[in-house]
Amino acid sequence: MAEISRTTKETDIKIDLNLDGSGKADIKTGVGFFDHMLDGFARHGFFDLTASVSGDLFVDCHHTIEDTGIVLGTAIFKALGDKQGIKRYGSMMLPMDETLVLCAIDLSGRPYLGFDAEFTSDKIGDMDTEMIREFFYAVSYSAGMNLHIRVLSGTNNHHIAEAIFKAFGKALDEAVSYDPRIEGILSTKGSL
Ligand SMILES: [Mn+2]
Repeated sequence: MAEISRTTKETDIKIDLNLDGSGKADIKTGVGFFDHMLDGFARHGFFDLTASVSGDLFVDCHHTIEDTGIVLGTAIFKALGDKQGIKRYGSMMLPMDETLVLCAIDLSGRPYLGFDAEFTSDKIGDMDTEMIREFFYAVSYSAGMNLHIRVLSGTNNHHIAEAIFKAFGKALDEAVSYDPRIEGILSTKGSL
């Protein structure tokens, strides 16, 4: 579990995260579609997530979404602790109607984002589609996570975005889960 607060001149963010939760989400970012995405992430990853975000939406949604990614990634990093006993790797191939999304994670401590997704609209509701990549870049770097997201098929932008966030939740749920066969930290180096 972790609770992280971050305040800048652009955003004021508080996130409370329990990785071993039950999927309870209370998300208020001021960007309705982004709330819908984080809700799907928490619900399908069985994380308890409270996010209270106040950002400079009079500018646009950029700072609000990017900074929420930084704080969520930081919360994941802190909640993982020394990563004793967890699977470390997780992946999901998630279908949603015509859309199919692959998400693969290694909680290696080495940040990397591979992102292959194209959107045919600039916005979904009140969220800029180009911010989806920025969000996952921020999460992967602040969590020290190797994260690959690849949209294998899809035409509906709402489906594509939603499948990405749900696949991320499912893959992360697997990566952070305990395996009783793992003694200590699952790395030949002895640390992650
Ligand atoms: Mn939806």
